[in-house]
Amino acid sequence: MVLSSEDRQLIQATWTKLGPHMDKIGGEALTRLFCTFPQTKTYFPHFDLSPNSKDVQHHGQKVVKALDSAIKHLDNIRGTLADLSDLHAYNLRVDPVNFKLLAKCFHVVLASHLGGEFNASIYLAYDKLFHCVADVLSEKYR
Ligand code: HEG
Repeated sequence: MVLSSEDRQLIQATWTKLGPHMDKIGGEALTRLFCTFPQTKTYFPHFDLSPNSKDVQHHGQKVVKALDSAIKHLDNIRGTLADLSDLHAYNLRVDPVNFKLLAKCFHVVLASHLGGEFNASIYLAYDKLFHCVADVLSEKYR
């Protein structure tokens, strides 16, 4: 999956705009994930998974921080997320299908914040980004 220079520009410009919402978008995406795909809750038996709980928000902030560093290093997503790749494969053993489910939820959250600005090109750019991130986080399984 290759991000074109247009994809990169669209991601970086819209991501900057989301700045004021950065603390909550991860929690919103996870809240959608647990509600829409309840099977994903099995990975978090130790969390309070009620919508937008402190646990959900706090974990969402960690996920968004990782996405933020990937977005700041689009030329080296693999290197940037190397530790997380080990963690998800060897410790957490998250079934890779779940990355697609989370990406769907992020798209809805992005659309909810960007409104009319969230067009097909922006959808495509983020879809590629989530693919790249998911590839890195699940590649150690092979
Ligand atoms: Mg993962 C921990 C990022 C998808 C399940 N995830 C983490 C952490 C980060 C992260 C930054 C904290 C690592 C640490 O504490 O050192 N996760 C991350 C990204 C994405 C992702 C960027 C995809 C975009 N994670 C993901 C999915 C699942 C999952 C789809 C399962 C449905 N993550 C998971 C679990 C933990 C983390 C169970 C440990 C939570 C804890 O006990 O604190």
